[in-house]
Parts: sequence; structure tokens; C-alpha cells
Amino acid sequence: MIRFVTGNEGKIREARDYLDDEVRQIEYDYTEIQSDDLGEIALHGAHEAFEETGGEDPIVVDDAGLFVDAIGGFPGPYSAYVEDTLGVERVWQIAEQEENRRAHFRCIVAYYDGENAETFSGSVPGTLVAPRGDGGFGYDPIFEHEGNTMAEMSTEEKNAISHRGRALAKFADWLADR
Ligand code: ITT
Repeated sequence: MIRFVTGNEGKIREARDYLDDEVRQIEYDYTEIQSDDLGEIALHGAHEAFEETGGEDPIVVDDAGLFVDAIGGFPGPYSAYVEDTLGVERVWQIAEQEENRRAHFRCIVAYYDGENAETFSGSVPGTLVAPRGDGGFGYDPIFEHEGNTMAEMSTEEKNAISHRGRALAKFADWLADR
């Protein structure tokens, strides 16, 4: 069993769709250290959650972000804060002013079981567009990849191409080899 630390049900849905192991959601508000490096943030969170929650099953923390090329990778590691404050629609309005609307999502899955610490990363390129679709979560409605926004994809379709899907695939391979 894997304990997946997140308040975001969308992440759990995608992880369950991908992993053979049982995925249990735990809500633990780990300290998000300030860093430009998603891996560092996620690993720190995984260690803290493992130490503080007292369980024995391995912990996974997933840290993700949207990086918009024309504005220096913003909002990047601050994506959750920007979603809460500006909102997804306003991020689109900022991108709309730019000729270059390329962006990518990145995801780091950090694993810690009390002994082994590992990170797995995934990224996906796309283009920002006016919001379309009502699946997925977060920035999915404004992120288009090969003609569809991620909010227009099923969980399975999104996992097949997404940053999280790619990170989870590496994680699943690593788990299977242990
Ligand atoms: P936890 O920290 O509790 O896991 P969160 O939603 O805050 O949940 P992140 O900090 O990793 O998770 O997410 C950063 C932001 O990026 C947040 O606004 C998410 O909605 C968004 N995000 C993450 N993964 C995404 C995805 O697959 N599609 C669209 N937006 C995503």
C-alpha cells in the first residue's frame, strides 16, 4: 500500500488509474519549502510526512506546476498559490497577450519509505488556450496538447500523455523491480 499525501483528489484518481498497488489518500499539510526545484520540495515533504504521521507504509508526495515559456516559467513552483489567488482564467489572459503561448507541465513524484528516497519526474509540452472542457483539474482547461485540452481528456487519455502519467510510469517500473 502507498500513502499518497495530497488534498487534491484529481491526483489520487490519476495515481489509482496507474498503479497496481493500493493508493490511500492521506491529508497531511507538509511544509512546502521555498525552492525552484520541485524535487527538493516534494522530497522534503515526503520525509516530513513519513516522520510525522507515524505510519509504516511508504509515502508519496507529488509536486507539480505549470511553466509558461514567455513569462520565464511562471507560475512554476508557485502554481497552486497562483491558481488560488489569480485563478486559471487570469493566467490564460496573461498568456493571451503573448505571441508565444507554449508551456509545459512538470511533475515530481517523491517516494520515501523510511530508508529509500527516490524521485521520478515527468513533463509534457503544450499550448495555452482559452478554457475548454470540464474534466481533469487545475490548469487542465487552458492546457492544450495535440488538439485537446487536458480537461477534454478522460483520466486514461490524460495519464497516457501527461507529466504525472510519465512520472507515475517511471515510479511503477521502479516499484515492480524492487
Ligand atoms: P497538494 O499539494 O495537496 O498535492 P495541490 O493541488 O496544491 O495539491 P501542487 O502544489 O502539486 O498540488 O499543484 C500545483 C498547482 O498545479 C495546483 O494549482 C494544481 O491545481 C496544478 N496542477 C497540478 N497538477 C496538475 C494537472 O495534472 N493538471 C492541471 N493542473 C495541475
